[in-house]
Amino acid sequence: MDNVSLPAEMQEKYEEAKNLILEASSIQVYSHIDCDGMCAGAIISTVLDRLGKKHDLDFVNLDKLEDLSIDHDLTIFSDLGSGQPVDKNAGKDSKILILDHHPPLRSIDYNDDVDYTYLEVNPMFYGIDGSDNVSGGGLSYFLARTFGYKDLSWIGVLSAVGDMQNSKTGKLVGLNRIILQDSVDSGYVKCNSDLCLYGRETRPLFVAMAYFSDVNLPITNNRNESIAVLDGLGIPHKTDDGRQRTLCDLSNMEKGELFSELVRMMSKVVPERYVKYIPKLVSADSYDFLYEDNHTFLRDASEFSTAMNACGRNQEYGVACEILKGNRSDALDALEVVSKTHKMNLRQSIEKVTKENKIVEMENLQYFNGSGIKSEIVGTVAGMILSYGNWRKPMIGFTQVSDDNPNWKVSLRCSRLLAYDGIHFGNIIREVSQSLGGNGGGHSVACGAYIPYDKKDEFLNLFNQKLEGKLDV
Ligand SMILES: [Mn+2]
Repeated sequence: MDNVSLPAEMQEKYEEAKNLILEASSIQVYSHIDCDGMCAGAIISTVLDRLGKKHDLDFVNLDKLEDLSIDHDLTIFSDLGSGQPVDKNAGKDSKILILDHHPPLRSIDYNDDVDYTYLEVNPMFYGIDGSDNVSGGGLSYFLARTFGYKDLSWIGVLSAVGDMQNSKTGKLVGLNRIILQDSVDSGYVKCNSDLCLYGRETRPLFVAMAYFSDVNLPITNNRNESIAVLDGLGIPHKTDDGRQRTLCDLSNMEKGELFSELVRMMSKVVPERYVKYIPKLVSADSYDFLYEDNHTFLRDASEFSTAMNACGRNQEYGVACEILKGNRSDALDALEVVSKTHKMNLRQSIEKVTKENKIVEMENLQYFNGSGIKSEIVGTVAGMILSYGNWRKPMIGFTQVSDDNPNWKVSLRCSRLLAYDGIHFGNIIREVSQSLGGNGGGHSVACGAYIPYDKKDEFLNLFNQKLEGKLDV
């Protein structure tokens, strides 16, 4: 594939981590509540199972971290910890291991300043961008790899996709390539270049086309038009026995024709200088899990990650973990229920926003007040609402953090074209939210923040101002 390798200093830290684990008799693992965090937790838990190490695994929200007690032999934090005061309750005998890809609060030499064992593995210490080069699950996989468990690499691929690490280029890059290569070599994953339509295995093709949302097209939110486009290309949308075809049913020739048609449609509606980015929006690498059945949502990394996120957003961490660790009997039924509930919540939330005409357009952004929408899904909703608004501006959704916390959870989604243009909304949202006493961050095209409840208007005005002259479309 390509010539990427784990920096030697990082591998040394993993060797130290391995020793910490081998020496520990009781272990607590804390991991994050999203797809990436659950993948990270499942990988570490599998490693500990194989080593016969007793352990507890808990999935926690970031704001709970500083209150956690440190009372096991070894406490492992994965996909979180670098940005939080997790060692506040550490005592002299404490041993702490952090595997995180988020910006670190403490320096690489922090362990010299404390009188307990503190080992932090973070790619940012080595100039490696944690937002697209390696995920929390990926960092946990490198630990598994240190023990020789390369068969867990597929979970590292899933976590990277779940963390949207491929969102900018449509490919996995950096350390993620090592993980991908391991998963291909071990026969677990096949990487294909494919059309960038969500739902390759399970969604009828014309439905997938109608959800295409980087740019508003005649097919956007219009299933009839999508069928008409397929008819025009002579691509049957049903199989001979009457089943709706999905993207994975198409021949390469059919995919080629659909690719050209999508590029042609988009070229007609985007400004000239964006035309060169269009092929990247229409095609991207996809990842098949080869031992999963065809036409199931576990077969495609992107669909699998959606199911994991559905678990995370409905506090069904145990279900996700069982699935990841290979229990496909009971957990699969539970997952089915969680996914259905999740889809229904999304549909109801989207209807609420679109039917009540809640999208408000400002000069450089558009937003909706999503009060009542669960804060865990407001980002997903913002992404889906984008197709009902103006793709040339970012879509920002607001909702209350929770029933007993009236502050705002803010989520932003935008067309990838804006990121190709050099705008990094994750950095902008961090700056703006921090200046208002909140906090935030994330990717260039998908990010979020928490802000005080009386700062919503100020946030919008400041954000709008920051974008002045940047959205030249
Ligand atoms: Mn992560």
